[in-house]
Amino acid sequence: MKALVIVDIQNDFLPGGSLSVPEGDKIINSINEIMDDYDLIIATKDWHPSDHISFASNHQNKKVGDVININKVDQILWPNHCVQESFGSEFPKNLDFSKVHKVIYKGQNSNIDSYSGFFDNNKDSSTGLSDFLKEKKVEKVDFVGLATEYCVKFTALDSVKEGFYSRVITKCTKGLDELECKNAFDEMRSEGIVLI
Ligand code: VGL
Ligand code: ZN
Repeated sequence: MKALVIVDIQNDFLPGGSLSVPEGDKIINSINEIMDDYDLIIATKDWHPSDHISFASNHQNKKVGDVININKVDQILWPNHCVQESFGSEFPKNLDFSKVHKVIYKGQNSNIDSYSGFFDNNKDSSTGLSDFLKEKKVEKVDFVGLATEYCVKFTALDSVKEGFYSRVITKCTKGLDELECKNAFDEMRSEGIVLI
């Protein structure tokens, strides 16, 4: 079984959104076009409560881009984004949601961020994605979505660790920063992720 995991294609990560990825909207049509090549399609949703620890607005004297350390985990502070039930958390209208079999929610715990679609950043809790893929006898997983150097990278890295043959379809991802994306691709490649 071959699965496609679509990472965080949500309004807040698209142009006009609160944490927009440049040209993030440009990959949606290509994602729609490849969906038919897969047995199973999963979409992740960043799904934060409004008091989430990753929002700069929830910390006194801190601004977007600052890094704080919580329980030995570095946390970058972001603008408020993907608040549960908000418009920004929704899939964009032009993503072909009819072909998505399952939605995996992440980042729901106020006290810890979750870039990966598998586990939160301190690996304490699982989203259920790994068990779901194993239950469905998936061996190969391809990743697309936003943002390359955050959620796509950490999701793909965890996928390899979980034993799946993992690929990232580079033309179907976009990132926030060009140099960080290059570093992210190098890291993914060195950890055994196939970049196509
Ligand atoms: C993401 C920053 C904060 C992502 C999510 O989807 O890459 N980045 N939350
Ligand atoms: Zn987030």
